[in-house]
Order: sequence, then C-alpha cells, then structure tokens
Amino acid sequence: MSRHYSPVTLIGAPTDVGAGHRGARLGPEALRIAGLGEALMARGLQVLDRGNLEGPRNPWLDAVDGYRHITEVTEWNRLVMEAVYGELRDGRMPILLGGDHCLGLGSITGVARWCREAGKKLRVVWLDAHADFNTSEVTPSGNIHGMPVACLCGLGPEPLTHLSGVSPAVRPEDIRQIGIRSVDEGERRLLKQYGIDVYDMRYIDEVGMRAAVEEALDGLDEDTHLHVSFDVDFLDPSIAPGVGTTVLGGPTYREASLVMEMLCDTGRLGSLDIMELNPLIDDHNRTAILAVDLVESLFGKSTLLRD
Ligand code: HAR
Ligand code: MN
Ligand code: MN
Ligand code: MN
Repeated sequence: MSRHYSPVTLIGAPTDVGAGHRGARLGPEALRIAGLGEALMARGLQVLDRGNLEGPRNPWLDAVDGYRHITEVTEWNRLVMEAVYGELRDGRMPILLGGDHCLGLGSITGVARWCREAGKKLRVVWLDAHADFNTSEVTPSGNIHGMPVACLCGLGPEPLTHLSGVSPAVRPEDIRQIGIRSVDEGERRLLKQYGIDVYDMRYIDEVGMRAAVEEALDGLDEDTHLHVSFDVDFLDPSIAPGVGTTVLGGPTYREASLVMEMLCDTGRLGSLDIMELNPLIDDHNRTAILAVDLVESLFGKSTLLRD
C-alpha cells in the first residue's frame, strides 16, 4: 500500500539528562549511522535532517526534591517543543531522535499545541516497557524519563506541566500505552486514578498483539493526528540490548513489526519520537539498525502479500 506523507524532518536531541544511564545523548548519531534518513528516502519520502538541537550539558547530580536535573530537563523540553511545533506548523512531519524519553514531554506538548490550533484530535500511542507516569513523590530514582506521561496529564512540577501554557497538555483519554511491563508501586495507583489505557504485556499475551493494537487504535478518524512515541526499550532485550533500562518479556521482532504495520495502516501518522537508544551499551549498533527497520514498517514496509 503506498501512502502520501508530508515531508519529514529529523530533529536530533542529544541528551540523557532525564535518564539514569549516560549514553542516550549519542542516540541521534547512531540512528543516522544506521541509515534512518536514507531508509525513509528509499521509501519515497522527502527527508530534511536539521541536525541536532543544542541544550545544556548533563550535570550528573543527585535528585533534589525528587527530581534530577529539572532545570536542564525543562530547557531541553522547551527546545524540543518549539522544534516539533515549528515543523508541524510548516506542514512537515517531525521525527525526534532521542535522547532520553523525558523529551516525549516536549515533543507531545508541541504536537498537542499544533492540534489545538489546527482543530485536530490527538491520539498518542506510547510504545514502552515503562509507563513513565511517576511523580517526585513516588519515583524510585528521580529520573525524569520516568515522568513524562504524568507531566503531559498535568501531574508534575509547573515548569514541565505548563511548557506550552496549557495544562494538561494532553487529555488522559487520548493516550494508549502498549508493551508495558515495568510499573512502580505508586505509579500503578496514579495510572489507575488518571484512567490511562494500558495494554500491558500480560494483556498482549492473552489476547494477542493484533487485538491489543486494534483496541488502542479504535475511534481514529480522518481528523485525528496520530503521534507515536517509540521508546526502544519497548522491544524485548534479546533483540534490542542497546537501551539503559532493559526489561525482559517484551515484544518479539514480528510482534513489533505488526504494531508498526498496523499504525501505518491507519494513514494518520503525523509525528514520531525514537527514544532511549544508548549506543554505548549496544552491540555493533544492532539496536539502532533494528529501530530503523521498524520505522520502515511504520512508513509502509510490509511483508503482506494480500490486497
Ligand atoms: N520507573 C523507573 C523510574 O521511574 C524506570 C523508568 C525508566 N524509564 C525509561 N523510559 N527508560 O521509559 O525510575
Ligand atoms: Mn519511556
Ligand atoms: Mn522505557
Ligand atoms: Mn544499570
């Protein structure tokens, strides 16, 4: 199936300021070396690589009041929000190359701002081993990459919840999480309280990936902007070792490919994050190469021979 896509812009965000391991700052370069831009061009897309955003360095300090590096995280997210919003306003599809997943906050806040202005509905599909719904009170680490979804829903410190001035940036009912298998105790309570739609691995085991993704995509229509936030630790560590926080029991290559193919089939993809890739703990860039392969599926590469 061939689709029409807006021209794509790659935005590198080389930081690990929200993570508990250093190295995700090298993610954008690893994705470029794995051939992301070329793979998209080979699929017929127009691709512009804007290079990397420049933000504050990672001071690598302990948590203060339940947050590590909140000043730097805020600044990086502001930069990302402006960049993502700017591309959408120009009629382009932003692809954010992380960088750690704290930046999903800025990216999706920018997307939501554009959707409000354009009168579009928003659906966020969050592919991750983790729910990233912690707060300063319940976080086991203070690492803000465990908090962006809570912040999007208005739960968190004012500088992060009000990046675009509007809070909550996203309605909890517009979010679907797929692949989840590591949730902290207090985080679990908050997910329930906010009514987040979580397709965890137990559910996927029981009903299968196809049914889970169908449910997650239910109700998408031609006025919906689909944002995919792809935390590479979504994947099973046996195929994707190059992330800071591996969790056993993730989707296989085929399950992950199916998710991407089904997201593609909606024809509604409007923006994408590729996050948490850490080449320092990868094996010869194989995780980056796998991420590129899956992004190709998201843009229409398919083994499907039926019409
Ligand atoms: N839940 C743990 C914490 O908050 C681990 C979070 C790890 N998050 C990511 N992104 N790698 O999903 O500290
Ligand atoms: Mn994440
Ligand atoms: Mn994760
Ligand atoms: Mn470790």
